Amino acid sequence: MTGGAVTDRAVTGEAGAGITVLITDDSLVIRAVVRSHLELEGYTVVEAMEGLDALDRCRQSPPDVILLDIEMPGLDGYEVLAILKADPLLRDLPVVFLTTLTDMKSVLRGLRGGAHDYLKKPFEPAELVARVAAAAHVKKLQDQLRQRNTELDLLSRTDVLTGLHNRRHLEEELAHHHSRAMRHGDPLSVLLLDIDHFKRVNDGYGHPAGDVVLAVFAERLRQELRDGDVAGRWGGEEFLVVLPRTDLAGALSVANRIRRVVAATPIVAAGVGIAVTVSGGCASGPLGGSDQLVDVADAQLYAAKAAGRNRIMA
Ligand code: GH3
Ligand code: MG
Ligand code: MG
Ligand code: MG
Ligand code: MG
Repeated sequence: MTGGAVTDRAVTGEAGAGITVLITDDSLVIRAVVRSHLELEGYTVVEAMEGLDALDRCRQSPPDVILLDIEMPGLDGYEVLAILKADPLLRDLPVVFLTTLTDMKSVLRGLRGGAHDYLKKPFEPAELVARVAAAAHVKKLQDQLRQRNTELDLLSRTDVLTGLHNRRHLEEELAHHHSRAMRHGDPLSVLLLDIDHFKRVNDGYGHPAGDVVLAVFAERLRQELRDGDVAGRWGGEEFLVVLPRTDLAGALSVANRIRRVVAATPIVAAGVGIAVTVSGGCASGPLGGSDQLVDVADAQLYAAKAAGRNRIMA
């Protein structure tokens, strides 16, 4: 095949699409040359002529890759790198040094300081582009990993059927609000709700209909709560609500509102309207510990069931 360079040029212009490179160098000529090579590959290039300016730009709108000179007036490149590495929001940005300091001591100082790569001036344009691409690739993988972790984190805290918090997360939230309440001397209430005769729903309409009832119940519950309230699925058809800064009277009124809303409108599942009621137990504290609060609510729930269901006890 002939005309390799032409072929290369034909496939360029795409590699850098959507990738922003910050070139930090006190030399206008270097900035201009680097810019032209990278723009040819489709990169978006922003420039800083000194370290503080580069840091400002990173904080305002982080680039994907930072090309960094070492010898500059003001902060030198090593100092800029150290500041980036000390900032939790910026420490993962890949830094590629681009410098006339070619001795091994300088190279090692840069790499040991956390630089992704180290390029010496004068540079070969194709090599510069390839190393920037490699740095951008690492950045992309890091972003994907972070995104995935965020999703996993959310999943690990969420009950799949209802979208409410799961038990593990509820326990964490409860412990958190309990210690807060103790510290501030605020009241804290919990509400344990259990759907009445839920087994009959499953038996009468099928398990999938039971699942729909749980999901709709959860939605109604969510709508009756305030922003700071924490609701989750405690077990099968049992739900726990944590009500920060709420005393027993407040908790009872929330609980009865939920109870009435649930009883007022049958839940449509499997093509029929299913009458659903809920019983609840309330407890207020903070008592000795968050477990104790739940135990009291559970005992009250038991009492509400024994007293005939569709009621709240405290
Ligand atoms: P009570 O009024 O005393 O609470 O009676 P109940 O029938 O609601 O209580 P019981 O504990 O006897 O039955 C709860 C049922 O909830 C049994 C269980 O199979 C069902 N269940 C638990 N988790 C799920 C779920 O995720 N989906 C469905 N469809 N059913 C569930
Ligand atoms: Mg310089
Ligand atoms: Mg039940
Ligand atoms: Mg139950
Ligand atoms: Mg129980």
